[in-house]
Amino acid sequence: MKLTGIELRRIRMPLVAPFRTSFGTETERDILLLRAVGDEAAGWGECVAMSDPLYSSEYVEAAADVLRRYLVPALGARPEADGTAVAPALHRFKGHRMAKAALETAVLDAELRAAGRSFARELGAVHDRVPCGVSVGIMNSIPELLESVQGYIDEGYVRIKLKIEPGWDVEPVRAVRERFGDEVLLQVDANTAYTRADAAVLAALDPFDLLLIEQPLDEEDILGHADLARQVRTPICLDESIVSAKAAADAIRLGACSIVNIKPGRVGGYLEARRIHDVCQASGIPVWCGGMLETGLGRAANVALAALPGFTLPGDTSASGRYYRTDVTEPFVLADGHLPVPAAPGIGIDPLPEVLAEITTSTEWLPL
Ligand code: NPQ
Ligand code: MG
Repeated sequence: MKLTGIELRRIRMPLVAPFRTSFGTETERDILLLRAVGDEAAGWGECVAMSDPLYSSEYVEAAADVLRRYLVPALGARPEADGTAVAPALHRFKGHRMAKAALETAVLDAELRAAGRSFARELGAVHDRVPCGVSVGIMNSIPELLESVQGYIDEGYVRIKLKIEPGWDVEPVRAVRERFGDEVLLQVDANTAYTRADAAVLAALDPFDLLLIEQPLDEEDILGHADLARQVRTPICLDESIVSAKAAADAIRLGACSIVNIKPGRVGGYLEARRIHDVCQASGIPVWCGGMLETGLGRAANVALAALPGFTLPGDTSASGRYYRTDVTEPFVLADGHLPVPAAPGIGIDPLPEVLAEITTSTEWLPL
């Protein structure tokens, strides 16, 4: 199947509640969707870049710009819809992994839909549903946090992740442990908010039996994480630092992490995400699927990835309702703490046309 063009579409999605992390507070998302159009089928790719470069250096306007200026033209004229050919075609352009991931995903989805094969089967999924965790933002008070966590536990989430930062770490963790008990699977995510001088504060989390501490230090500070891992008992998990399978292999060999968060957008796509899964599995390192507040389109592909055998910890693959009152697809709904892995061709789900039209702020057609 030949590709005839790529559509860039921007959508605006209000969040059900503000989401505060150590890098800022989000109240709505401005999301870039890609549609790879071929002569037999079309596919979707959701770009996970935020509006501002706060989680990583990427941001949505830059992703749209690099796609239009460099990445889409690099596919060539009327290229074959071949997902495996996308990363090699884009390789000479540095960085911009979230933009590259969205393009590769759209092409893969188109290819798989035309071939009648599902994303899950293609990636090597071994489960038809995946257990789900939830990421809980920084709150204004401990009572507010406890009420929020209670709600998620009532919904059935099997793992709670608390966002932390200096001044909001030991006390919220202690309060959640005291209120909900030792059985709750609990972990924390600092999004790089600490420094090498903060080892004592992070070690003060040791008594609370957390599954992991996610990305306490700077993205580039692999050595700092390796040193920190020797000073705390809680396993260190890397997120922002793991930008490729090579970065994962290096971090593991240096002892910088004993668990890895895999986000396809951060690493340039689902095919590189699968290579990270394979590297970690070969090293006995558990992995879990991260989340970037995806719509149902990105969520569907994430759930397929999370069904691979090495994903032995619950992911941030929350239900649609965690972030959005109205999702762009039929909503993903939690059942017994799990989400179903889509089995239909490609990512296995489509946008609802009326919703998509309603939330679209612009479209742009890039012919091939
Ligand atoms: C993380 N995600 O694991 C990220 C951080 C994050 C679910 O905690 C808009 C877009 C807002 C992406 C806020 C979760 C975001 C975002 C937080 C990603 O580090
Ligand atoms: Mg994280």
